[in-house]
Amino acid sequence: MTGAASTPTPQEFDRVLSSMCTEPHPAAREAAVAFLADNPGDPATYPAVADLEADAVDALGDVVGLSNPHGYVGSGGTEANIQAVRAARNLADGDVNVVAPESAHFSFQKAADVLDVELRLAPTDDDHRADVDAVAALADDDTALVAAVAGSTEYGRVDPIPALADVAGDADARLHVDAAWGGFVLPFTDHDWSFADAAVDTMTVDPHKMGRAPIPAGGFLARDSETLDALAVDTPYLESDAQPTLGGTRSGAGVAGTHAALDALWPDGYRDQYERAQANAEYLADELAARGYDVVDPVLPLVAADLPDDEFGALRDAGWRISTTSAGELRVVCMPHVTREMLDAFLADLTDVGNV
Ligand code: 0PR
Repeated sequence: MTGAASTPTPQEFDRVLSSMCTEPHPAAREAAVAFLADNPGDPATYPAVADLEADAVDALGDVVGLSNPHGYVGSGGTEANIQAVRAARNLADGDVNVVAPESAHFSFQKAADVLDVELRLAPTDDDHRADVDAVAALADDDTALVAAVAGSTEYGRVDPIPALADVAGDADARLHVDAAWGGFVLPFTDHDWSFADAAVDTMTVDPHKMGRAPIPAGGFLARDSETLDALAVDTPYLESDAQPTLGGTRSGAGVAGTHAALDALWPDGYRDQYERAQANAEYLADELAARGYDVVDPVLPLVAADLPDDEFGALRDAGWRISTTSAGELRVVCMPHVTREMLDAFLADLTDVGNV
């Protein structure tokens, strides 16, 4: 702790290039402040926020192609991924395993750990997508869940979801799609990724990433009510009698912020946001390639490029909030706060550090 004189201020976004968080929509910020003391985990005491949550889940259903969605707004992608594994485990018998591509987010490791299930990771193909044959080779009679990624953390890749649904079906397993980051951009692309495109059982889609809601706001959605039933525990001293969520007390700010963001932006605002972000990603990829760096093609608004360590370090020293993939590439996530001007300032600094 520093002395009493220093006033903490939040991070400004003008140099944040590798985060999956962004500035909330103004209406979402306002709604979050208004509902920050309401607890959606106790709907009988806080009915207004419970009503907002029901509407928000319906709106999330529109985003992910599901007309009668079951789910809730939780703490984020980690919780939703844990819940997907937990539901699959509870609906299966005996010791079970989960098969996922190596590109799956590390939250699946946490899920496997807390739920005591085996996590089998299949190699990805040359384009960083799940290799369907490799996933199929790891699935067996004890596989309860196949997990796929739609918008991967490191490269923004979309797994072949319909083919993985077939693999899950053949193994009599469930299919979960992690669209934590991709869920609010994929509706405006021609990828097959949603509940409408394949036999998807559950999905993660996070309002607090591309959805412009405040933190914490994660989405867990299921096709069937049985999924939520498989997660529910009795809550004898609350007015409501069962609770499927992992958290108990939950964020009214996250729920109200999600509702307000969806109300303001679905679908046209999110489409504009996606088009701007994708154009920025392609611009950055082209500029980096023109400077001679190896660039991974931005399928979604996320650019990875091979930068020497000293240049990466110099850019961090210059104040850029950047991080790398596990293979060491610079990773820039073109979130809504990332403007063309920011990218030009970043490229100018890159030119400077390259010339030292
Ligand atoms: N699934 C995917 C595909 C993700 O990318 C992430 C987070 C999660 C699940 C987990 O979501 P929560 O963090 O909401 O539980 N991926 C980001 C990452 O690991 C998280 C992040 C976000 C990290 C903002 C830094 C940051 O500034 O890169």
